[in-house]
Amino acid sequence: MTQTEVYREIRADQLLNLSFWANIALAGLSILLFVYMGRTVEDPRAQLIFVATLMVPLVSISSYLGLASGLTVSFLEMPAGHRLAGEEVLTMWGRYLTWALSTPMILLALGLLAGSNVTKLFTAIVADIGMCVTGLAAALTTSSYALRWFWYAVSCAFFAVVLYVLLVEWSADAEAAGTADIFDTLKVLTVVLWLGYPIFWALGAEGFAVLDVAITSWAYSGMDIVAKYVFAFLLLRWVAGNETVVAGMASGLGAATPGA
Ligand code: RET
Repeated sequence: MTQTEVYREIRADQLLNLSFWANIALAGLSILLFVYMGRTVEDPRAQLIFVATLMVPLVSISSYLGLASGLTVSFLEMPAGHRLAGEEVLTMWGRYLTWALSTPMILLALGLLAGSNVTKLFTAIVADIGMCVTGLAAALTTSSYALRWFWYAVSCAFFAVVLYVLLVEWSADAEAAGTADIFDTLKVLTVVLWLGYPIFWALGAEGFAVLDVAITSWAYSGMDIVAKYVFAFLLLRWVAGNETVVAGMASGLGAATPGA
């Protein structure tokens, strides 16, 4: 199928198309709001949290533009064993690709807030990129149904590393840094929502195919909205209001109070 044909198919599915454009509009508004919220922030660490968080809606616009234009969407023939074996299934593989760019930004902001050292930050971000790229591989593998799930399992292993850093390492760091309150709120939001992604992957057309493509796409779009915009808003509002706490935070990244 050519890109124009894919584009026509997407436009014909109004519900699907709307889910893309709703996210593009929301991302645009968020950028304006976040720039406004950060206009007086001066501490470099607080600024870095703002910059990382601002990248999320910027990547999001690119991501959804890729989907809406048909550039990062393909019709793939599912292998034997899959519920829709032999059928051409619409696969929004651009999502997995762009998550590899947006989710590291979310983790960078969270790690900075927790007062992470470089090792933990590196571990979480690299594992996260691994999760997204192997998730992409799972979605694009059409040779074998079993191997799709093999990729899925590898992606889940990377995800486990991310969860470990968030739930164990950074939770303890945030306690020491005095940012535990806001960190815990954002951690719960992140862990609960992020767990939804592999669940919808498994239930959607990519996995067991018990859910319709448009329903799965709306589920991802809905989770994206909370995981990105609600998350970013809560984080940035706190950082803007508590810049001195962020500025005075001791951390292995190079602290304002060395040796603390
Ligand atoms: C996949 C499928 C393979 C197994 C796992 C997955 C996890 C994806 C996650 C995505 C989070 C995305 C976010 C995007 C916001 O911009 C790739 C679905 C574990 C956790 C938060």
